[in-house]
Amino acid sequence: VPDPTDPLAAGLRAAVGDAHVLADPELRAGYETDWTGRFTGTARFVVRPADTAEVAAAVRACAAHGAAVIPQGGNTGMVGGGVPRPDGARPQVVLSLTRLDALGAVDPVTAQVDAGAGATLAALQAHAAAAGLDAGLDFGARDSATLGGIVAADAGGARALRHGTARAHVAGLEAVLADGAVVSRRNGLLKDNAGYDVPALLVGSEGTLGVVTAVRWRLVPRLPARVAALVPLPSVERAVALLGVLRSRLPALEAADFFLAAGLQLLLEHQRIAAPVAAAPVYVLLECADRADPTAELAGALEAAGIEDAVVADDTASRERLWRLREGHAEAIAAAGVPHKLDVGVPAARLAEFLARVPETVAAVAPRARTILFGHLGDGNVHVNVLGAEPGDDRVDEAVLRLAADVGGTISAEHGVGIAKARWLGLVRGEAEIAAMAAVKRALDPAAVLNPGVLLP
Ligand code: 2HG
Ligand code: ZN
Repeated sequence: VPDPTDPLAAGLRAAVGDAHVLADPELRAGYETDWTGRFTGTARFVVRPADTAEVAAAVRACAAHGAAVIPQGGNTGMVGGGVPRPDGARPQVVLSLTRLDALGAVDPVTAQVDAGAGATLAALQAHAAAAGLDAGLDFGARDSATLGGIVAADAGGARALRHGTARAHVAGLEAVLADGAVVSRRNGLLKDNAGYDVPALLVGSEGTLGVVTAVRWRLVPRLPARVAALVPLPSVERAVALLGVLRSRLPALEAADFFLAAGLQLLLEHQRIAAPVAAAPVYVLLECADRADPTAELAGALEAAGIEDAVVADDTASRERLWRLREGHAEAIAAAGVPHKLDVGVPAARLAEFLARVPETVAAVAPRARTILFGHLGDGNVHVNVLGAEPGDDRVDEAVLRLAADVGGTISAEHGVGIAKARWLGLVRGEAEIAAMAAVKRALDPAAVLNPGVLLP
C-alpha cells in the first residue's frame, strides 16, 4: 500500500484509483524490465489509468511532484524506452496504457477505425478482418504489442515493404502532453493541411513529447489468398538481386525477410525441429497476398529470377510454419542469453558489405561474442543480435552502429532509439536537426517529465 503521506502516491491514487497504483515490488516487476532483459530499472509506482482523462490526471500528478513518466504499452520494446531508467535520479512512474484497449466500429467508407492505445496489434487485425479489411502491419509480437507503443516507436515489421511503417497508417491520434493537456485530431480527413502536423510529430517520438492515448488507424483491403516461399540462396548479393526481380514481376509481394545459416541453426535447436529446406548461407522468406491465389504468379517470378529451389507454402498452417522460422529468431536468441540488439537499416546496395563486415566489427571489440543476423530484406532492416557480450559493455553497440552509419544506413529502423542508442543519434542526424528536435522537446516538455533519457542525447 502506498504511503498515504507521500504526495505523489496521493496524487496518483486520486488520478487513477487506489487499485491501479501498484507499489508492491512483485506487482511492479513485470513492468520494470524490457523484453530483452538488458534494460531494467526501479519504478516508484506503476499506474494503470482507464481512460484519457485518467492519463492526463496521472501525468499532471507526476509533473506536480517531480516524477518522470515512463509510458508503456505491451512492454515488447527492445531499446529500454518503456521501462524505468537504471540511473533515474527522480522518482519514476510507469504509465501503463493497457487498459485503454477499446476498438471502435470500422468505418467502411474511409476504411479507418479508432483504437485505444492499449489495443494489441492482434486485436486490431482480428477486428479489421471481421470487416473485410486488414491492419496492413504485422510482426511477431502482435499478441502483446499495443497500438500506442507501435505508433510512438513507428514500428515496421515485415509488411512495411508493401504498406509502409506504422506512420503510413496513422490517420490521426489523441495524446496527452506533458502538462496534462489533450491534443486530439481524429477526424480522419485524408486532406487536412491546416498548419503543423502535431500528430505526425508524435509518431516516432517514443513517449518524449506526449503519451499517445488513441489512434485513428488507416486499414487496407484484406487480401485473403496468401502464399509464402522459403528460398535458400548462395549469397546476400543473390538475395538482393532476387528482390530486384520480384519488385517488378510480383505486385502481390507483401514481405521479403531474410535470415542466415547461423540463426537458422540456433532456431532449429531451440524449436527442436529439422531444417525444412536445403542448407544454404542465406534464406529469403517471401509472402504474397492477393484476391486470387498468387501461387502461379510467384512461381513465374521465381523462375524469371533463376530460382530453382524453394519451399512453397500455400495453406495457413504451412505458411505459419515457415514464418515461425523467421519470427522465432528473437525467442531462440533470448533463450541463449541476454543479447545486444541493434536494429539498423542499410541501403540495399551496401547490404551484402554490411552483413559481411558485422562479424569482424563485433569480434574486434568482443572476441568471444557470437553474432546472429536477420531481418527484413525488403527495406534493408537488419537485426544485429550479439550474444556473449557483457550487457553493460557498449563497445559492441557503438561499433555496429558506426558501421551502419558508414555504409549510409541508420542506427534505428523500427525499434526506436530508446535509451539504448540516444548517445549515437549524432551518427545519423546532423547538429541542426538534433538542435531542432531538442527545441521541440523543450517547448513541449520543459521540465522533461516525459520519458527522460530516451531518444535525445
Ligand atoms: C523481428 O523482426 C523483430 O523479429 C525483433 O523486429 C528483432 O529480436 C530482434 O532483434
Ligand atoms: Zn523486425
